[in-house]
Amino acid sequence: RPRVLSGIQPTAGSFHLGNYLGAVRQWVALQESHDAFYMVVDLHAITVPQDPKELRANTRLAAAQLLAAGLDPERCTLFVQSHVPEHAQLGWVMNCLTGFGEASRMTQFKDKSAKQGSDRATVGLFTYPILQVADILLYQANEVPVGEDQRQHIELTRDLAERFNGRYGQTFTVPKPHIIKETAKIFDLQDPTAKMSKSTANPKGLVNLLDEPKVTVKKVKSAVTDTDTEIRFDAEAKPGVSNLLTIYSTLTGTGIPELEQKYAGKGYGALKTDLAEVMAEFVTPFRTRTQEYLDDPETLDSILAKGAEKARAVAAETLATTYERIGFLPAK
Ligand code: AQP
Repeated sequence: RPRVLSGIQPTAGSFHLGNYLGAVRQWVALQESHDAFYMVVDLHAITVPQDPKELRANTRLAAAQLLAAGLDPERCTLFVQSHVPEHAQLGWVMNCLTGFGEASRMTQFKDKSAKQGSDRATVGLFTYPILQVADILLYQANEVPVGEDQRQHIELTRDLAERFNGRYGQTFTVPKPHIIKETAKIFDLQDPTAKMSKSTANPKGLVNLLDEPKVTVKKVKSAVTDTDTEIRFDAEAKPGVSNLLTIYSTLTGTGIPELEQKYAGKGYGALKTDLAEVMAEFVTPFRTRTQEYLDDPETLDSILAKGAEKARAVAAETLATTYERIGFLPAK
């Protein structure tokens, strides 16, 4: 079976709808057809300041949400990044293979450091895409299911894998991004030209899956649309309505043309009311399931321990080969 690898940060507490539709939903589907490795990327989380207690709690919370979303520890390997030390080890090797200019071209760093102020941004934030390269290459992943914002980092992964293979001999699988066009970028409900993101200035545009359902309903009902009344998918001319149609269609499995037909002649109010209901039906059991996993931390931790053991077996083998190829003297 082809292999997939992906990760999610434990920083925000709740996952948002963009994380779910852009990434986690694909993870759940791919565990049926692929040898799947998924992780909570706590090493990435500390690229920005973290409160230790919150980080620990959010790491469990992220794992609980992944299980609540449908990951099955019998069908995939679910683990915490820092439990597998090979990530940091291969990360260093990849740092030494990356050009400074090459790393400087990563647009996410430019965006995130601009938000923080360049004096506050850490070197870790600058090199985080290179750690991500190591994350992927350690598992010899064929595909990486992510949202559109990660495409550039997968390109970097491909470049570094090819560079290493060219210099030291075939070592790493060159991975492909697995990006589902329709949900690659879910937009902010208040600013439908911007990506839905945990670091938005306006929380009304951000749908957190663990929000109270009535908060979610309110956010959907106050989503920005346009001054027209026609319910039609047109990402350029009608970004707000198109975003709502994408969300509605993905959560219900109803095609967009069918939705356009269903709402022909009805106003935006009808679409929003129905979508709000769909969302409430989705988040209510999700919240309950997440809480059930949190209420049983022993089971949760043992799932993560088993996952780390399986992940380490693969990661250690790749790292050993890498060290040997580079010319490190084996430890006796
Ligand atoms: N709006 C989005 N649409 C589609 N996919 C998205 N992803 C994130 N936002 C969207 C995808 O979610 C996965 C996990 O990403 P992450 O761990 O980087 O999550 P995050 O940092 O919490 O995401 P944000 O909100 O995007 O944070 P900021 O704004 O701080 O960078 C990834 O596969 C990502 O593509």
